[in-house]
Amino acid sequence: MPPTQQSRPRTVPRRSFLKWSAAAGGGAALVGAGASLGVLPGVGRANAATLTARDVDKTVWSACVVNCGSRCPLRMEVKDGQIVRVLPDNTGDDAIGTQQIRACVRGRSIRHRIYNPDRLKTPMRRKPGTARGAGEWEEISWEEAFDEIARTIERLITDYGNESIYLNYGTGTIGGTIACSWPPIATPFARLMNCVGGYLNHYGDYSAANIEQAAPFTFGSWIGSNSFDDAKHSQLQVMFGNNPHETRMSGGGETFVTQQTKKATGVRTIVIDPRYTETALGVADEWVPVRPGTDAALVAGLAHVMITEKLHDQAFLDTYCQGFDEEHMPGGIPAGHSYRSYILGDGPDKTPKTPAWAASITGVPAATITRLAREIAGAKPCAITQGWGPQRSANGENQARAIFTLAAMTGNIGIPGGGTGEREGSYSLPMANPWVTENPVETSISVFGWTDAVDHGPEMTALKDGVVGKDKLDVPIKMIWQYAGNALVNQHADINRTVKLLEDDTKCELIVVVDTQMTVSARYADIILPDASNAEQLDVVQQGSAGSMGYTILADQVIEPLYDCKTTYEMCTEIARRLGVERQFTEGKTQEDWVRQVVDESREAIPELPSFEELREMGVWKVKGESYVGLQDFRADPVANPLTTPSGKIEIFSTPLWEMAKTWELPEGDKITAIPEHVATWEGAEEARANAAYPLQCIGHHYKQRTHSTYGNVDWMREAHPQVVWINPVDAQARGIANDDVVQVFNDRGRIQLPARVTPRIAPGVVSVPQGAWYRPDAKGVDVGGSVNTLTSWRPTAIAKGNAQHTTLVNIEKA
Ligand SMILES: Nc1nc2c(c(=O)[nH]1)N[C@H]1C(S)=C(S)[C@@H](COP(=O)(O)OP(=O)(O)OC[C@H]3O[C@@H](n4cnc5c(=O)[nH]c(N)nc54)[C@H](O)[C@@H]3O)O[C@H]1N2
Ligand SMILES: Nc1nc2c(c(=O)[nH]1)N[C@H]1C(S)=C(S)[C@@H](COP(=O)(O)OP(=O)(O)OC[C@H]3O[C@@H](n4cnc5c(=O)[nH]c(N)nc54)[C@H](O)[C@@H]3O)O[C@H]1N2
Ligand code: SF4
Ligand SMILES: [Mo]
Repeated sequence: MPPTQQSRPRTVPRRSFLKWSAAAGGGAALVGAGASLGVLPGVGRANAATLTARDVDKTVWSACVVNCGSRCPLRMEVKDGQIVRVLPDNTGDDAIGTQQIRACVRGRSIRHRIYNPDRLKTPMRRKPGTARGAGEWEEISWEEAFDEIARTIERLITDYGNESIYLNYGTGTIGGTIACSWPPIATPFARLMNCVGGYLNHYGDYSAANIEQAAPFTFGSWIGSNSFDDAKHSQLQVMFGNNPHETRMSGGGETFVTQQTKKATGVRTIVIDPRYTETALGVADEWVPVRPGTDAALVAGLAHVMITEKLHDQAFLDTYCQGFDEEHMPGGIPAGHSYRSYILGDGPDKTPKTPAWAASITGVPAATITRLAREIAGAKPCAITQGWGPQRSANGENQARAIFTLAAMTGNIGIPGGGTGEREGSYSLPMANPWVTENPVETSISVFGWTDAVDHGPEMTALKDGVVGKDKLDVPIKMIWQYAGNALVNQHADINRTVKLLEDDTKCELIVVVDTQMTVSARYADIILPDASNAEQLDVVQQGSAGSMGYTILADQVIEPLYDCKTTYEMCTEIARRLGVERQFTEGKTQEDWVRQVVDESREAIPELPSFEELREMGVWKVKGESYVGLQDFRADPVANPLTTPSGKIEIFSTPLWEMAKTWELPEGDKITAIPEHVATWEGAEEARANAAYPLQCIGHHYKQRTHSTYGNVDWMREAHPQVVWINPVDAQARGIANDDVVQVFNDRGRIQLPARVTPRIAPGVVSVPQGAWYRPDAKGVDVGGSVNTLTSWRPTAIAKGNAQHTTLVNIEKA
């Protein structure tokens, strides 16, 4: 049995603190959202009735491979060459570790995505002489498309070098192996570019950029918290901004695992979130509404109670941690900089972080903070986890580190029933990936920094912008590959500003979008390449979060590529031929050869894994793995198993951060702190209460209608889960807004229009616009699609230079 893996980052963050300390001195008219559906094969009552008799030619195993954290097998029934019905997994049972991987409502509606009227049918080029984004297209042949792309790549490499070519973030097919869209290095386009000298890389991701960079400062690397099934050993489970019932919706994943664990053990569960989430609804005993971006202040308030009442685990802190108190600080640091000093008011700010202090920032009553502190400290053990909501904010790195510190103060790290304070870990199979090659270019930018690199690349430096691998960028981005991603426009921040940047084609000279749908990003392409969907090709699927279960899916080709679509393997092969590197790209193999090789090589690490032929027959293969307990070895013997932090311990005080605070060039208002202090940031909770124009904090939770923007143009999903802005009755009444009223949410960056959901399920002073809706500006520039990124900011976080898309101030009015 392969060893239990930590969950998450499929790539280790490119930039470890070690590297850091060295650097530091050491449409077509608007389509999509409003489009009406054409006729789908097999849709309609008569057909449904007929089909109950299974009047189909064959049933083929496929999968849903989008980036929702899960990956679900799907059985697709085919009649006359068309998919007429989609069925979920029918293997396994209802026990944790062997559970059925039941697809959520999105996967079950995948047919409406495959046969969507927005489906791209043929290669297209922006009409010569028209502005980028104007939506005027001409159909071109594949030959023309390949020729033009290859010629431009050659020219840009000659004129600017390989660092001018960027693979933008895109996670639409993240579950694939050959047709995989992220991380960039695992994609066919990286493999192609690596044959001709490489491309500008990015580190981090829009998911967890800030916590991924924060975790190494505390733990040396990403560890992951205990898997959710391990909460059977807990007395209490505390989830900070973690909503698995909506963000891990597969029946194979965390929704099922948390529900079953709760059912079997009744483990008391507290959800700390600005919203009363689906998870709160499903498993919580208590909901603690908190203002966005204030978890570090809440943790400080909890710590004050624990320290003054001596409820914290001093023995654990003495043995395993650096920087909790003045007795355990690294050399050369002046007095008063420990976490304890910060909490008690003995540090530079001379402010005790009392429950009353924390209450004024977080909105959580002081009495609640005191009660929670006693309960969390008294529960032995206690499972503390965080989702990625808290870290997707301007002070996200400190938010994340504060929650790790709470896990440390209560001595819960490294034991069954406890946890590290990170996101839950999950077992996963160590599948091989012989398809991946190396990028000769070592320069890399933060995933969120590409708009700056298009605009003023050569001004970006290591100490100011987090450029890695070089002191500064030499060239701007001149070409963007956007494969299975909508981060070119819709999923990046400040859409109106992004669009303006992209409209200037003297900056980025070539944008190629490879998608299956006419998306918001595709509108800003120069060349659009219509991809075959994953139902139209063979691939092997890497598993998603599933608690203690491991699995893999052999997703077969169900139907022929629709229209004039091609697979990315074919596209890259053709472009490689024109660049003189076809042999290097394909190694003489077909896509099926590669898939077979992945399976064959995976059997070396996983001997029980069935053969390619067997997998093809069975579709999905599952194995019962082990529960995950993060840092168990370190807990058992911290001397024999030190962490990779400078001290080998859990660093509540981080020396690399102490150095960076002195050397990095930060804009006014940004702050790097060696201990996880609460930082009042731009557009944060404090500013909201001082800002008369924009007094509401706006977050954008991940929503069940869509996976980001994917499935956002599916009729069934739009009907079942409409796009609405959540607002508390107090804030609604003050503005004369009733439930279902159409409202506008706005700030200086933009204005969106959508119906209001007036509900006490969200804290006063906070609104939430579910992220991922398709940007659709009307004639006046009002985004009637309701994309939260019309409102969000390009401004990155201080350390990770990551996205802070949950930090946004707005106001609301009736439309
Ligand atoms: N304001 C705000 N913004 C956010 C977030 C937030 O919380 N708030 N979340 C961020 C996060 S965590 C993430 S991961 C990103 C996600 O951002 P993206 O990775 O851009 O995710 P999607 O919007 O789902 O875009 C995936 C694209 O892949 C396409 N696609 C699907 N299947 C196929 C296929 O078979 N072939 C091809 N070629 N294309 C396909 C879809 O049509 C879609 O256009 O968004 C980020 N943006
Ligand atoms: N249905 C669905 N599932 C998805 C996705 C999707 O788009 N749709 N996207 C997938 C992807 S790529 C990712 S990265 C994950 C994202 O997973 P997360 O990042 O965990 O999801 P979010 O909804 O952004 O945030 C989780 C919760 O944090 C809360 N929150 C926001 N700010 C704060 C804060 O400052 N403090 C606290 N305590 N809570 C806060 C939000 O209200 C939300 O309920 O989800 C994945 N799953
Ligand atoms: S969206 Fe996620 S949970 Fe839903 S079917 Fe697809 S992979 Fe499964
Ligand atoms: Mo994500």
